[in-house]
Amino acid sequence: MKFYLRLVPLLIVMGAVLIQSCTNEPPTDLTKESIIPKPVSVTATGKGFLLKSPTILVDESLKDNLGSYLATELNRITGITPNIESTTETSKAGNIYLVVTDGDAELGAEGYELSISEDSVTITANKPAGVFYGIQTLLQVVPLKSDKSGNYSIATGTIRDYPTWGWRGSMLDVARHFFSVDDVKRYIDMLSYYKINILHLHLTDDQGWRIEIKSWPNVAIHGGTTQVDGGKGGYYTQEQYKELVAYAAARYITIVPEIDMPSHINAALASYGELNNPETKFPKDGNYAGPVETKGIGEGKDKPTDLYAGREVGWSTLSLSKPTTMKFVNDVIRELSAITPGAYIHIGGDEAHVTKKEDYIEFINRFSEIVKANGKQMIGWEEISQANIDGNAIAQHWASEDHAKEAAAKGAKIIMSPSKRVYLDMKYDSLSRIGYNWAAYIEVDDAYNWDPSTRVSGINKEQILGVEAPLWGETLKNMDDVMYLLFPRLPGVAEIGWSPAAGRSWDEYKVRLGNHGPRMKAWGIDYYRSKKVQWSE
Ligand code: TNX
Repeated sequence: MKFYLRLVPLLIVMGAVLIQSCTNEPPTDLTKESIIPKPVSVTATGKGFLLKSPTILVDESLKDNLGSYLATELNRITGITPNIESTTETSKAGNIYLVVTDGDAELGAEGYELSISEDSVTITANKPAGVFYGIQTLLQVVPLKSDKSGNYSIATGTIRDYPTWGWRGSMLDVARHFFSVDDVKRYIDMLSYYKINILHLHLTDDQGWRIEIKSWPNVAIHGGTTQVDGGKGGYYTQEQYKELVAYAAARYITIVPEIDMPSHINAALASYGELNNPETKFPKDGNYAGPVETKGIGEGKDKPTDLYAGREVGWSTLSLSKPTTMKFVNDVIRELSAITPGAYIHIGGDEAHVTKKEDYIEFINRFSEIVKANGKQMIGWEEISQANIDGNAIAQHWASEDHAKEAAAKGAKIIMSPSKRVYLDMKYDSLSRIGYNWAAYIEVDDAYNWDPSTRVSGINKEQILGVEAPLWGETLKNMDDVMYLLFPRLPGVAEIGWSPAAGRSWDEYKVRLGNHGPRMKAWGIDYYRSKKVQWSE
């Protein structure tokens, strides 16, 4: 082949690149940016701020590592390496200024103002958390690709923004399938990009116990050795758990640990015979392939159960008739409280189908005393409404409006996790490769089109803390599975939690979501390409 003919493909590629970059105009209209969650107010001034090796000026009032956080994330998008300086001066030309000053009451504890001029960028907030959320917004208006002159430039204007709900959460089930410390950190990163501030970790269930308890070591050492379908499982040492707590805290996320009791408890019954009891009968579900046997239960008085790798729920229970039961619960909650700086301990309380009703009520009453004695606030799934709960308790609504209303009537605050809308382990449609559908098929618009304050008639805004999207783990084998079900529904749940309900509409939101396609892709996520959204590539 002639030499110049060989150049033809190369020239075509170069031409395509040129055409592509020519269409990449620097953005100048801040109101046209696809920010999720949608900010409270955006005003555009029609110019551009050129991002050219900026210095991030961190006000001395802000003793925090937000400067290096922003530098790392900016670098990830643009390849630019900003300098970081601590300063008492206001912003100098060309720079990005992070400042905490008290006094803008409207912004509250999590709000921020992001002001972008041709000269500089300033994020102001009452608290560091607000600066962090301002940083997230800023990162979303930085283009993923340089413009035709090879620059990164940001549209100018002012954004004032603060959340509607204080509880903006997601739950990850690490019990049905175990996820490593690094996996959970990645999950935390994803939540943080969308201003979510709660990570609820479902740490224990029939199939696995995932947190070290020093006074009852076998729960993790033995009870953590399997998972659904019989994989090798795993658990977090207390040191690793603390590492997760710190990683989340640096992103203004509180970890809420859940020990699910009195049911969903087989991993503990399998680890200590003295906890086992005759009420527990292994389910005979044939629909799993784990090392499961039906022998063992109730045979000898103190014989532990077998480990369980199936998917049935509600068949195991702690027993009040066993003298060690409450000592066990006390020890677990004491140890967990000591390594959990957040205010909450989740005690589960769901689907206790084989626990006698009077025992269930007694259990929840006692759990609540123990949690209180350890200086924490008790959260339980909505079934705890049957016990003597009061204004200190928090109930998580998932299926029964009656339970949720009963809990609210007793003074408990409510977290909204309606399974038909935000159970992110539900399939998108009948073709989804993983997930369940017992609650519903949940398309991207279904997960977005609802509002916590009107979801259950009779429960009003003042009784609600906010929204949480649980991701149950029976069908999730790895992080690709996790991300597939999370994205693109999580951004919509984040918007429900953050943005004013009055300004929300699916038709407007779906355009912004489509424009987030390339960002999700840049994070390495193979998200579900819902046909209800036009994805930009
Ligand atoms: C119900 S929701 C459960 C979980 C399952 C989930 C599967 C709730 C409080 N309990 O134990 O993992 O369904 O979708």
